[in-house]
Amino acid sequence: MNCTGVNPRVHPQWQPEYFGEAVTVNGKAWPFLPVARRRYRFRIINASNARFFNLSLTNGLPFHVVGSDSSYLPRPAAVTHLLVAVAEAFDVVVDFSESPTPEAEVVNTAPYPYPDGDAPSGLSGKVMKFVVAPEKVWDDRSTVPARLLEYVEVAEEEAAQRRYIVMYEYEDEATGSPTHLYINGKRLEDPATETPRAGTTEVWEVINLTQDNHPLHLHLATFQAVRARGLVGLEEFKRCMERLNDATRCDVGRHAVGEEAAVPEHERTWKNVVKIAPGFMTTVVVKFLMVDTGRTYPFDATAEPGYVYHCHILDHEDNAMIRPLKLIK
Ligand SMILES: [Cu+2]
Repeated sequence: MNCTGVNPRVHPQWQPEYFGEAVTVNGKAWPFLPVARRRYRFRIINASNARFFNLSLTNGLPFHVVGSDSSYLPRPAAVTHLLVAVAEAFDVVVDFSESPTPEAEVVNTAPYPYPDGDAPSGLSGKVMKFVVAPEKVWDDRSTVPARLLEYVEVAEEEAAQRRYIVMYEYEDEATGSPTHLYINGKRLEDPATETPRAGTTEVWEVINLTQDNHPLHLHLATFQAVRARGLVGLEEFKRCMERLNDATRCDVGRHAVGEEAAVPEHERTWKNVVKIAPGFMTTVVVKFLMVDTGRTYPFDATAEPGYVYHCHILDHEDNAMIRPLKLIK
């Protein structure tokens, strides 16, 4: 990459998002995979820099989602479209015995940047292809269990802390292009303000004042979105937040009363990455403990140097949508 950044006075190369032209799967551009008429389990992770994928199969077969990130779902959820943010992962089963066609392309319809950017081109709209064997020769006795795994309950009401986590983007006054992004108006180098007690549950109200969806990623902890509410009077709220950087003093309770966006069934489990929609306040329950047993960590999570949390769009994380996360005893 020898191209010039959008604000060379600020940084010679940085761009708010870099989008490549070719889609690669397991290191190959637009590959194909021959499949038999049986079930296959695929583990899908979006390893792109900044691109979201909204995946579907051109023969209409659903993805039976059985897990996401580090956890199973309580029960499988069938979807025809799977929106995968940067670093987000889904564990899916596809049953090719039901394929009505000899071929099925995996296509992508997610605008870039997500959600209000350009539609994908002929190149970035195609991901890969399955070539389905014509005859059913495989005796497929596999099943997708109706019930999978249960973890500790969300238990929002047990939260020891409620925090506001605010996402800002800053622009060059002359050119209008983005110069950097901060969480809570703070640099990575500023002292930790998120200091949860190991073994506890917290509620993070994540407020996105930018134009883009940001895939929030916490190191160590697992978390899930329980609801997202549109911010009413967004411009007024933004102006106040730019001045005071304080959600309580800017009367967030009066603004976070817009339409509620439901969290899809296949994202209702303990995750490492949660999509934070622009113009919404997303309520996220965070567990600083082992979600399979409910116990605290089997090691000293308060040891130096601690952890971080950040947006997983790499260009955002690098400039500098990232903050320390320091657990205490
Ligand atoms: Cu971001």
